[in-house]
Amino acid sequence: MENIVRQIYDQIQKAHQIAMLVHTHPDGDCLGSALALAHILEKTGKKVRVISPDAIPGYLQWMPDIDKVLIFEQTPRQAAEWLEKSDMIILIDHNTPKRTGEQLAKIVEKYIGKKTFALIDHHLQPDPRIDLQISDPDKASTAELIFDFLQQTGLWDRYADREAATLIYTGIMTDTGSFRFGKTSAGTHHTAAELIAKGAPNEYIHVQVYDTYSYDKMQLLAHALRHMKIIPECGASYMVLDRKTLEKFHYRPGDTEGIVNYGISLKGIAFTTLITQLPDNDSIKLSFRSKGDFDVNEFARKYFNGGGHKNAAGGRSAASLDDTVKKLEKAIRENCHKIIAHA
Ligand SMILES: [Mn+2]
Repeated sequence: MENIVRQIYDQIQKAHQIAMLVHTHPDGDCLGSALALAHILEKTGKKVRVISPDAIPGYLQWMPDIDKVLIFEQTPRQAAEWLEKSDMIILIDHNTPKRTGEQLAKIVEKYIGKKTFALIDHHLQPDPRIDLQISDPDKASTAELIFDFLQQTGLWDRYADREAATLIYTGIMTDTGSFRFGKTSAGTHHTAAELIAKGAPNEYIHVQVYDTYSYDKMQLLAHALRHMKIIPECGASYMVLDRKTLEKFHYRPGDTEGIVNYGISLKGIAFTTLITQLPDNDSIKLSFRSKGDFDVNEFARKYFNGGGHKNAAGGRSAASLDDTVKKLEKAIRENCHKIIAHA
């Protein structure tokens, strides 16, 4: 067993109650990872809850144990009480408590130095205030780190079941874009094979996640594609979904999921952005994707107060929608040569 795995497992064994946190706008990887670990730790007799800052998107509501997630936005007092009574807080698939949103982060940060904190994640630059870290940016998903953790501690051999396998498979599948993004490795496929052997219904999971569009969601995608802007000389594209459009198609959390990936599906395009003006939010959300070595984590940090991975990152803008688009176009021009080199 790796030393850090042993240290985190020791703390888990000592803890009576554990809170596991996922990031805002939760996705298949953070939820699959956190729920799988919670599922198995519950079998060992631990009191564990997964806390999400905000709502579970529709395409993940079929997941095992999803109804056990405490949603801070909906039941803030219950979530805060669980945190207060926990002796250990584990951050899953995010690198700092800040990724849990302003209000929840404020509560969590109070406990740094007072409760035991651990982090299991694959994003760059983990928060140095957290002592116990399993952080591996070379992994395609956090779910693979969770699998390795369970295997090294022997928990997988003792407690693995169909539910845990399904949850971990969902995390890997969604974060690797169905096993096609750059960091998908032989190890990723070995893990997937073990999960299917343990009962993960792989075809069912694909259908639940990808083939359950509502008519509105499909129309929203069509709108985004029809209005996609291309800057061919820089190998860049972008799409904008303003508040009015989202309202027209009765936006629900998760409806914009995956749209950004179409922006780099074009030949000759190595960088794309989806700008979303969420109805319930003042700031504007940006999602970035790239092919090859154009680093969108760096781009998101430099221009849009965000970050993530080399080929997938996110950011925010407090400016108006028009000014955000102008700022993006200017940033694309500044990076034109770097982007086109990978197109
Ligand atoms: Mn992830």
